[in-house]
Amino acid sequence: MKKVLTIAGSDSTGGAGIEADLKTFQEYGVFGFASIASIVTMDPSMGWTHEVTAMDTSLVEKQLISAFTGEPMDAVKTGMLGNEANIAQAAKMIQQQQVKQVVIDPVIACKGTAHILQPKSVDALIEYLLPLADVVTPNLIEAGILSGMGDLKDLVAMKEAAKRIYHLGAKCVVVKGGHRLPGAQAIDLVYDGHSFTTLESRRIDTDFNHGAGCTFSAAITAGLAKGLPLLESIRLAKDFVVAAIRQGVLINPYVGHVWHGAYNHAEERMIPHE
Ligand code: PXL
Repeated sequence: MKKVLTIAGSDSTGGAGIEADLKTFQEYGVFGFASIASIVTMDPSMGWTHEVTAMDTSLVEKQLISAFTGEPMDAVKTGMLGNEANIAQAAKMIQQQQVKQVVIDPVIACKGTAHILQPKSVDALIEYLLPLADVVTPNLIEAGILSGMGDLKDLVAMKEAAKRIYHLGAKCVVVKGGHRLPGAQAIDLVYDGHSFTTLESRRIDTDFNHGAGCTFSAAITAGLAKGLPLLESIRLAKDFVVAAIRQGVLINPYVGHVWHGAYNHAEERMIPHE
């Protein structure tokens, strides 16, 4: 059984963060471990604004020590780490444990809110985590911030941003164009330092896509843990998340989530016999 660890934030509504990662790992048939680095809460009395509370770094460290005890992890993914100290702690542990496959989802901006990670934490992501990344998966906004290019409006700008992020130390950059790039296609761009590959799918007209970014990165991580070649794990992850978005679920009056079980029709499992 392959072992996969997520070091990320918790989203108690079950769409994004640790919850998305673990659900995705289960769908891929790998054994999911989790260390909670932050907790994201949403306030319905304030139009569903998000608040990020970072966990104590000492508690993150204790979770990581627990998770890493035993056979080595086959892959590790990071998500919303909350602050600089947690970013440094995650990086330290990943280095110490010599993890084989490292996927960094550089969560800087929470969709639909003004919450942006503090600039110091962005610097820490660049300093500590990007050099460890086998794959980094910024969305369009995050790629604009990490590359220092600001607004990325088209594929040409995405390519330049991917090159700049590659030069920060990540071995492969996947820029998620997603719904933010204008046009009929949802385009993701992969750059491995040699060539560009674009992955295109028809844009899905839906607002029920909370958790799509986390799910995509978690799926890449699980694919790599299972031994899939890099591009194949990215392509499969795209199919997995497209299915999850197509079957998105309205969770409450404010938000609709991707359905992590869509690709494998998980809703048909464990049906009681009459
Ligand atoms: O999608 C970014 C994100 C990542 N991690 C957690 C989140 C969110 C957005 O809400 O809650 C825990």
